[in-house]
Amino acid sequence: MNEFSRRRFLGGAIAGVGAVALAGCDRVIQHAGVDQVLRGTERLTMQAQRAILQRERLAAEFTEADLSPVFRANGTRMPDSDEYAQLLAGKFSDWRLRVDGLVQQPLSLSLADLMSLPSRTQITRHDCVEGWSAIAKWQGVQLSRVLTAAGLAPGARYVVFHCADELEQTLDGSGRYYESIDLFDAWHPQTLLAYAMNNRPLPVEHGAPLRLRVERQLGYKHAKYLMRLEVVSGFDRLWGGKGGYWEDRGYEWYAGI
Ligand SMILES: Nc1nc2c(c(=O)[nH]1)N[C@H]1C(S)=C(S)[C@@H](COP(=O)(O)O)O[C@H]1N2
Ligand SMILES: [Mo]
Repeated sequence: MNEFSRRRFLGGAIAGVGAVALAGCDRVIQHAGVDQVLRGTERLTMQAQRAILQRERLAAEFTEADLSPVFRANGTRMPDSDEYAQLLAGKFSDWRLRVDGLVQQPLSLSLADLMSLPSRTQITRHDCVEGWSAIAKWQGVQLSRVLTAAGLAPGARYVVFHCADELEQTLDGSGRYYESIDLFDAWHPQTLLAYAMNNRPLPVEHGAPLRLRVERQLGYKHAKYLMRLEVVSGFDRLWGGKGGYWEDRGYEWYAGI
């Protein structure tokens, strides 16, 4: 078979398969309503796939030239507990990040431990729901590395970030800042536990010694002053049950941008 006839043969074979398949489809579609259902399903599948792709994509990264001269601090700028004051006075040498909940191996990590892991650096734009944005350079360890080290236990679905600060003073402690993300975001390559900002140790007003960067979501998801990561199957039993300080006060849990 020369090249020309081989193509014609393949072309004919493919056309033949198509015709048979189409004939089959036509028969199904002739029944009233099936056509509509099939089209509806296709649209749903497409929407679901688009939504997933949206979440997989990388957030835009910028260059040094884009760094904001001023990066506003928002919410807590200095946790006011004695515990935090002591940790700060000791330059966070006594600070430990607890990793527990639905994990195989609970961890207690010092800043040095976190810094000894491979790091990622990214220049990204922070968007606050209040309507301001700022670009900064963040360095830290990918959350997936820490979770891989701890190992997930059956039932693990979300990571809860417990912070050092109380944004609102309450008797029951429900004013404590916390946040949560699912495992898709936890394993996203740009999701960092950041210990440096613009080439310097993370300043107190921006969440020292460690904060979350979860780049495809709004500012309030980026928990500062991290003390503990808890892997959970759901967050109904935590404070207001909505998965975060602002979520408990009416904000969206998934704050995609
Ligand atoms: N622990 C803690 N994390 C927090 C907040 C806070 O008040 N406490 N504020 C959130 C909000 S609304 C925003 S916009 C960002 C602000 O981060 P920045 O202070 O570094 O600008 O932190 C988020 N994370
Ligand atoms: Mo914000």
